[in-house]
Amino acid sequence: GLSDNEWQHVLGIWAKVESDIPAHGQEVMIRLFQVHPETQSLFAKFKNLKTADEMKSSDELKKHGITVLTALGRILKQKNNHEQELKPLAESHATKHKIPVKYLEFICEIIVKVIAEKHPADFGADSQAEMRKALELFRNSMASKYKEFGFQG
Ligand code: HE6
Repeated sequence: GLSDNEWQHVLGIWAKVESDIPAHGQEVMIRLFQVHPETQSLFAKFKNLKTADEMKSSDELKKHGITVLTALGRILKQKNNHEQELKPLAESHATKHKIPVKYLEFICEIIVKVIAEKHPADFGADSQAEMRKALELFRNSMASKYKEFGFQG
């Protein structure tokens, strides 16, 4: 797990993400689709978006970025007691969307990169390592919940 101090850092950084959730969310989704196109094909509503410009001008994509980062933020704020917030997300991603844990890894890594680009002065190597640890906890909990829902991930 993370120490109190580490959680405090992680949530401090998250507050910077929250200063502009739409821009961060949009960048994360576009980057995810560009670096890992196999993830884009899982979204019926985004399959038709081809270029980065098309992605940038999609209100739906922007909205989804907000949805994803807001959900993740709620989970991070629970620190290690995220069971209640995490369970419905694990259920939908296991049974409905069928999102492999590998793809969760992809998006977590992209989130770290996007924060690093947008907040270079506040998000050095140590902060990045703390954020990676927090996101790894999230993923591990998702993976174990996936199994409870019968999805091997
Ligand atoms: Fe997804 N997602 N997601 N997701 N998601 C979400 C929160 C998805 C995610 C990783 C979602 C995904 C495919 C997520 C999704 C719908 C992820 C919420 C709150 C909702 C919703 O309520 O609509 C992470 C880390 C978080 C917090 C892929 C690929 C990845 C990597 C859909 C296809 C799909 C959908 O609605 O169809």
